[in-house]
Amino acid sequence: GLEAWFMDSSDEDQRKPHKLNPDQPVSLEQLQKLGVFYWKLNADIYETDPELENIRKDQGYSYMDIISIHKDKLPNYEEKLKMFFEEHLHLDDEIRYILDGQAYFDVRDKEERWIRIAMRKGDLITLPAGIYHRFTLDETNYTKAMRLFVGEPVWKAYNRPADDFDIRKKYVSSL
Ligand code: KMT
Ligand code: NI
Repeated sequence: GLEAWFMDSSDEDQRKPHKLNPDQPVSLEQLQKLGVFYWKLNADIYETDPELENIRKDQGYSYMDIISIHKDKLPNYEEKLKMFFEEHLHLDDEIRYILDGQAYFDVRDKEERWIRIAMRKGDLITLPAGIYHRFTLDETNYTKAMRLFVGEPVWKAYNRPADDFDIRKKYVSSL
């Protein structure tokens, strides 16, 4: 399944893995306690995949689009990557399905430690509304992801500190 670990605190290149020494892995169960959920799918058949269809129906993911994150494909690439890596939250769940390439999602745990989640082709993840998180490409510098949303998408990100939002308080009290 998914690989995740607690991060070191070095300011080195964000695209590097930033594992602790010795490595401190994080299990799917630990992620679930933070409200992070995961499915593994066959990304080669995403256009016709009945498993994806079922998830979308069950979860109400009515909206979807596809974003390619690569310097030649994404307008304002540098600026967007900088924004994605700012610690932020959203008022809704963030749902991403990696169709190609790979990337990292970092989420804060209960004790404010950063957990790095390695997302590879076929990984679908949901980050709960109100969780502090950020996103970066890894050293391969490319991913293609499906963005899913319940209803009309709202992409607005609130950079930390955003502790006074009801959704943040609700999230914190769910832990
Ligand atoms: C976000 O809000 O963190 C993002 O949209 C990340 C980039 S989408 C793969
Ligand atoms: Ni986000």
